[in-house]
Amino acid sequence: MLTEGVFIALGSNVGDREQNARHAIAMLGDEPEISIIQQSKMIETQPVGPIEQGLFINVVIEITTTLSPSALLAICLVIEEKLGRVRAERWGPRTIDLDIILFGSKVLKEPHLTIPHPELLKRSFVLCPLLGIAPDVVHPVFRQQISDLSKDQA
Ligand code: A4P
Ligand code: MG
Repeated sequence: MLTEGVFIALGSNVGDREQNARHAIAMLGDEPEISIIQQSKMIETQPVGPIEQGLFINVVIEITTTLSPSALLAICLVIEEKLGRVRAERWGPRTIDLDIILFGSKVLKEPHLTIPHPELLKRSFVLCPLLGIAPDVVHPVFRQQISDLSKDQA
């Protein structure tokens, strides 16, 4: 089944950060069951979280896909690995991190996959690029547009 309104957030703070993001997006686009619909601007952001680390490049893309959420996650993990990500510490520096933030109207709470991404509304490095490309997308838990929900965060 084709699912629309699927959004992936990418973050990189190691190496050539823009190139890492571009590569990951190209690799997603090369997948036969994924079509890239749009891409936000790439933004440079201060690291969020308990670890001292370099600035990030963050970007959000919209795709359509015939994959299931778990099959999409598996592809994201393979791309992270191909681009040389080493999982040293949670939250730590990464060549590329791919998070599925929304998957149409799906709500999932599985051991390895939570959708919508639980931190989505708290993280301006995801929210700002998402607002730039899809302000009217509806959050399936809160049933409100992202643009309205983001006002509550301000
Ligand atoms: N997982 C569960 N739900 C999802 C989902 N919706 N999308 C699981 C993707 N993965 C999901 O992730 C651990 C596991 O989460 C995955 O194997 C998958 O089964 P990980 O990428 O190995 O670990 P992580 O990224 O170190 O942990 P986490 O909690 O995902 O960290 P975050 O939340 O990604 O935070 N500051 C700025 N400015 N920009 C950033 O991009 N990123 C982080 C990392 C911290 N600070 C940042 C940024
Ligand atoms: Mg992650």
